[in-house]
Amino acid sequence: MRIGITCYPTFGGSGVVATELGIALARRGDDVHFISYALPSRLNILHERVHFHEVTVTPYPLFDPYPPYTLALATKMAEVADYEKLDVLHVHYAIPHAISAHLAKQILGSTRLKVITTLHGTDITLVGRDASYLPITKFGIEVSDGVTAVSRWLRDETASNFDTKKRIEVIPNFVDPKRFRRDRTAFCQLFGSSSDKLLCHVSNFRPVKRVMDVLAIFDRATHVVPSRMIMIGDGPDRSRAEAFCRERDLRDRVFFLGNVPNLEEIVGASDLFLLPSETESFGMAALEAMASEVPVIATKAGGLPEVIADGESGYLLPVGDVDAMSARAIEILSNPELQQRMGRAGRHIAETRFNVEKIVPQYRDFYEQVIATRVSSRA
Ligand code: GMT
Repeated sequence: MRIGITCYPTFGGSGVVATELGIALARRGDDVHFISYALPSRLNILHERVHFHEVTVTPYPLFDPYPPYTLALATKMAEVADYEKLDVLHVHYAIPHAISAHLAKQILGSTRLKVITTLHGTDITLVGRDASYLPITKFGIEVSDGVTAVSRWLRDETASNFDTKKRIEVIPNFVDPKRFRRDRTAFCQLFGSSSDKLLCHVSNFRPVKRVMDVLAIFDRATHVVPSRMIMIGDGPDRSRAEAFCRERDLRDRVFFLGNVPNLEEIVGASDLFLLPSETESFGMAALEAMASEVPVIATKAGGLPEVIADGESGYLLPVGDVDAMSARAIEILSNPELQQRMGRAGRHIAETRFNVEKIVPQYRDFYEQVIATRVSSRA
């Protein structure tokens, strides 16, 4: 099959899923063409079936300050779909990708090219609900030939927020358990071995991630169980988080690494993963931690209960309940047997329910179903 994939190329979860999916499809024999404004951050392999097409927006004084990326993307999509004879254009994150893909189809006058949109989370829960984007998001979803959501929760939110009857297939995110696994070797070479416990958080440091809760939990836990914290990622709340660590004299215990390429080496060495988000449609970072045998403390919000088994692979607590999350963190960090049991339960869930080997064929089957459908329908 010849597949085009468009995503945000930065370190966000939707770009990660799109990139890992494209790589997995190429390894199984499909031709995959990534179309975006930059090389996706995890697209770090050379493979004869993986291609990258960069979208450039030609500057023009009249376009300032809003160069029309959506249109440049649509043009590039149409060009690649035409020359590469794409069967499917799979876009990740509805805005603006679903609209650009629809325009590309119109440009080509093609009924052969099928557009599939995968909804990831904030495209529905935050951005898509904003009055200035709601109608266009709903339109993008309804004109797609196929739509998937990464959790049942996100499917249901989409149906109710957008008042749409469009069929939405749930295909959850996935992980490669061969890559994400417990292994402290590389970490110890980088940071030295220590008897301190290691906590980890990975995100884009946006307000929805509640990174100040992460640090408040760590601040309490480290005073009971000597521990260190690794913060991976970057974003708007990082400065505030670093300032908090300076004020609380935590600088020798909390390490802000920014966006790192070797994520699995750090996650795989951790003893506890924290994800106290306001909402989370899935929680890709939590799944990668579970695959690495790391217990997860997260919030009972969004699609997280579909990924983390409360009391088995970690604990789910109310949003903002820092007291309860700190108490659970201390419980896990001070009980190696519990940590190991929860870690193993998480790995089992990752291997059996969210294994790349199981989920990628679900996308492939969905592509085939959509291709077999003759006419696209808005409902
Ligand atoms: O908002 C983000 O955290 C980034 C966003 C994205 O689209 O890049 O993440 C969303 O998609 C991920 C991959 O499907 C999910 O694992 C995250 O839960 C989801 N984020 C939210 O719902 C907040």
